[in-house]
Amino acid sequence: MQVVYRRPEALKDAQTHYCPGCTHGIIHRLVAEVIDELGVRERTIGVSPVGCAVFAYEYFNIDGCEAAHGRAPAMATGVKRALPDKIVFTYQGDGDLASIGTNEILHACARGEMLTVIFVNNGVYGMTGGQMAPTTLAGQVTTSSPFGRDIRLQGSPLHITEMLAMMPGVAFAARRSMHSVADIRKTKKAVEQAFQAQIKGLGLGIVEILSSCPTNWGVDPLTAMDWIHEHMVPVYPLGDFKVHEALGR
Ligand SMILES: Cc1ncc(C[n+]2csc(CCOP(=O)(O)OP(=O)(O)O)c2C)c(N)n1
Ligand code: SF4
Repeated sequence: MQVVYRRPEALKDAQTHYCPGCTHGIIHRLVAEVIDELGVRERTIGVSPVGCAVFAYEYFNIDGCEAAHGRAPAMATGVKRALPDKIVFTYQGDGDLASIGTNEILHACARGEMLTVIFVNNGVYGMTGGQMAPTTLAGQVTTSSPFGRDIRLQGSPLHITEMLAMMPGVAFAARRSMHSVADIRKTKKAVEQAFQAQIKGLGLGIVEILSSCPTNWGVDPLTAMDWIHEHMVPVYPLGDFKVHEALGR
């Protein structure tokens, strides 16, 4: 019989708590596949956030630890400096990375820490009920912006990855999306490059991934995919913002 699906070794045989149609679970799988393919599972340490991915350490079959909200880059810095042979990554939502922990990621990039950052942008604070995040689109209705985000009052959406790409300590910075199979495959390639930046000692690698939150967007899972494509991608263009020449395309 032909095997069409096999769980990556870097994923535990665990049922996740994610909502139906949430792409956090697929992103976990991509990260796990990359860890397997790079042959680094035995020496990888993941740092979990305090968003919907709070239990990521329960799902990855690797060593892991849990950081306070936004503090994953600081914790990962300590782990990597103490254990430089380990491969260390953070997994963070936009509320975590682009709001409470903006300073943490900025300074980790300024220092050029040898880390991989998986930055999941679903435009809202998913876990706590869908409040406005720095990445919420102009006009977007959330539980804390019931009349739509007004950029005169609440500012414009933050383009974190473009900003971080400017920093010399960053070796790889890209944005991808989960709204189609083709895009999911491109996301995996970028995740791999973000790990390679660390493995090759080039600098920090970050991938921003446009992800769904059907529960808090109030749409069904399929509509959520269209929503990413129609509303998020025009505001958050996909592509590479920095690729160190030693990484190749
Ligand atoms: C220091 C701190 N501040 C606030 C919270 C409450 N909190 C938990 S999850 C969360 C939002 C998470 O949103 P995001 O990072 O976008 O991830 P998502 O749930 O959307 O995947 C907040 C504000 C917390 N746990 N710790
Ligand atoms: S609340 Fe949103 S981000 Fe969190 S698990 Fe559900 S769909 Fe995913």
